[in-house]
Amino acid sequence: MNARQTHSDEPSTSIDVAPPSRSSRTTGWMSLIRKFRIRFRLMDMLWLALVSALLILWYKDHQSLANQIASVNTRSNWSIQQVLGQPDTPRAGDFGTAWASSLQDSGVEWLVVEFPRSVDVAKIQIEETYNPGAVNRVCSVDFTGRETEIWSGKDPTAVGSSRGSSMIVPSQTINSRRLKIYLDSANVLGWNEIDAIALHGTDGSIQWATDAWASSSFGSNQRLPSLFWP
Ligand SMILES: [Ca+2]
Repeated sequence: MNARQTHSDEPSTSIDVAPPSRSSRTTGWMSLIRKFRIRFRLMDMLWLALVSALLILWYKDHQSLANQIASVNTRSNWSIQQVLGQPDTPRAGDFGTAWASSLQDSGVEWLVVEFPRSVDVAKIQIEETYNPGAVNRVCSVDFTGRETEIWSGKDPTAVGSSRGSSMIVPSQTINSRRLKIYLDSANVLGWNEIDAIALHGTDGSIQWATDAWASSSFGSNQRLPSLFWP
């Protein structure tokens, strides 16, 4: 007689409770799993919806930015983009490789130029290639758009010159990477065209403008996109 037989032969003194059958146990587990899966799937759906929404937003933003970049890269003649980078107007004259305002002598015009990094400003170099002599004020512009005048006066390049490279020394020590150049266009007849603008730092660095905005433009591109500038 083995142990199993002995156990089965003993009289039962308690109420027998039938153990759950294999099928009912399976049903219980399935129920739990199903419940868990439903919860998991709902969470999945929520996350999926969130990720999809973010992807759609990113894609739309990316497309918008790509369109803006495409329009920016189209350098139409006398557009604001023509003031970016190093000088490329070969000689004095009315060339589309320089920026020009939309009208010849409508009043005050301005250019805001931005450079890759802030420096203590040593001087500002303005390449004027047609009807020069209109620059009469320079301000530093901070990221909120607040202007601080750092120079005003007579353009170092005389009115009547064929072209000129105006070197402007600020009247105060200032650290900046964004400058606003004012032109008294009404008082210097004709289009006062600017080919390029450089920021010279006291550390000896020379940076050419990498981004720009203007009061107006003869070229088709009126403005460039920016995170900070309105
Ligand atoms: Ca003018």
